[in-house]
Amino acid sequence: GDLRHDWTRAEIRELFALPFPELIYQAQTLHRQNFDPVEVQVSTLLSIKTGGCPEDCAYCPQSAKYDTRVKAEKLMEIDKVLAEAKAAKDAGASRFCMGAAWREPKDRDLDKVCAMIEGVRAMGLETCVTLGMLTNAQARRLKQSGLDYYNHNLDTSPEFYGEIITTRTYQERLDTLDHVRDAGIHVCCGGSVGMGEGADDRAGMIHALATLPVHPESVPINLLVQVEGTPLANRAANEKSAALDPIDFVRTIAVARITMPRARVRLSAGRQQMGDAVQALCFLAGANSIFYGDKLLTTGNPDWEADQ
Ligand code: SAM
Ligand code: DTB
Ligand code: SF4
Repeated sequence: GDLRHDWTRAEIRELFALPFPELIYQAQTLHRQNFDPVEVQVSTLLSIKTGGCPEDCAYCPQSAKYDTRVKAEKLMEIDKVLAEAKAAKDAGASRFCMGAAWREPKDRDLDKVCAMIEGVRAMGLETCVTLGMLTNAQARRLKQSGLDYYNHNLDTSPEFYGEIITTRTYQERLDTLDHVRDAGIHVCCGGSVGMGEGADDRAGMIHALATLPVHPESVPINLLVQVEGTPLANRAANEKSAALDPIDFVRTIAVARITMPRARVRLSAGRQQMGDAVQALCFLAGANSIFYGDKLLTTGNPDWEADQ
């Protein structure tokens, strides 16, 4: 049927609470109505500007506020980025995603990023970048360079958000998403779980995504990768808090699939910790995209041979 943008939080809570076989059945049914159920889209990530970020996202090894092993680097040279894109294409990726640890790009930096996008696109790869907050004019420039997707996550529920990030508001994220959408770029927007949020926050995150005026074309669901030195890794170590039940991760994927049936739901960070059995359940629950390549931005990812 028609796509819905008027989901209530209560309806989404009810989906999360369905008996597991019923939830998977509904998700798989919608998955098959909208996609080839045995096809998985593969995107490769590259950190084109690593570390030294002024934001304070409590999960992130790239924030300058935390003492992690990631050291700040300059924006990569275009030729090096294109060589990485070529290697990703040769390994079978269909989309190349370039991430920069910025609060927002400077116009000078954007010139270089636009050249990278043009070069990657010329190889026949889809392009995606994630550069932090964007103005309307910056989004239009990226569109002119041929950008296919912009990644900017809502990260969690509006209520839990303040526990994770204090340097940028939820509304600022929504504004950037509007600018990307208005410029005619496809939206890649999701979030993370396993950050100490409650079940209602997971419902709140999916609710925020599924009630956007247009559903994101691509929805990355990340499982927190605990990186030494970040507040979330410290918190988990001190509180000995129970890690997220893997079945609750699978439920999050299923509810994303049911509420946003035409979106690519991407199994994102955390696959290394998940193991194959949990990943297989995620594919049954409607995930149909992965990050592919031995590295995410700064942390590990399953070997590409294993993913093949
Ligand atoms: N600096 C840009 C921004 O935040 O908009 C782009 C890159 S940022 C690393 C993109 C996303 O990666 C975050 O929104 C978060 O969902 C995810 N992420 C970052 N660190 C993570 C971690 N340790 N575990 C899981 N997901 C993480
Ligand atoms: C997204 O939602 N996940 C990706 C991508 N968008 C940019 C990033 C995951 C980063 C995991 C931690 C790291 O490798 O630094
Ligand atoms: Fe910076 Fe992005 Fe990391 Fe937040 S998630 S600290 S904005 S690189």
